[in-house]
Amino acid sequence: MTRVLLTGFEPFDGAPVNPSWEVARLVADEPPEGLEVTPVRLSCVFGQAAGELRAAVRGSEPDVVVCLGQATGRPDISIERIAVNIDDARIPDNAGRQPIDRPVVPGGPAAYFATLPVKACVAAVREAGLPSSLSHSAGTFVCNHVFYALMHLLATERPAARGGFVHVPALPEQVLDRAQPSLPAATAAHALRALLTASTRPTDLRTPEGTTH
Ligand code: PCA
Repeated sequence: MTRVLLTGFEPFDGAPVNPSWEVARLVADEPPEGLEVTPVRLSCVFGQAAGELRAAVRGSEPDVVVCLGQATGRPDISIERIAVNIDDARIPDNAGRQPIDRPVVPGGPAAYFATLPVKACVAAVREAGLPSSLSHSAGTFVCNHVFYALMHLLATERPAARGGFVHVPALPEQVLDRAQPSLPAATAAHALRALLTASTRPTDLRTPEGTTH
């Protein structure tokens, strides 16, 4: 059995729900074959979320860690490739904190790459019948903060474990009158099951998923 830690976030920015947590719960309730999935809900608070994640990783000793977050406006399952060492919040977090231009880890490397086979994950979601792309920025809010904290933790404490971050679109009920893309939680959970299965592949694919801008 491969042990997977799958995190989602509490709602933020005044929303009543966060699809990332809804999806994590659904996947943990019906995990893909061969995987044992532990769901953890993180606070949307700088510092606190990273502490909760560290405690969960140390407590469950996972082989794979995938953190999920909501990306309103994104149309697909977007798999993040790179976490940067910067907190630069456009809006306050759930504790009213709004760090500007501060490192996630003082003295840490500028960036970490996800250690999931990210292109194989993109391909797996597409094979499951859902749109997916590789993303080269997780932003500079709490999602990137958690992603960077995860990769720093794995690099320093659990180098054999794989980790990465996936942004999911808004739920339909969050954008009823906003002309924005959305995906139901059950559909995103179906995509995530395929992604998690691919995350255990020994090597990544070498497909062109780069961007020109
Ligand atoms: N999305 C935010 C933080 C929590 C979430 O679900 C982000 O993309 O940073």
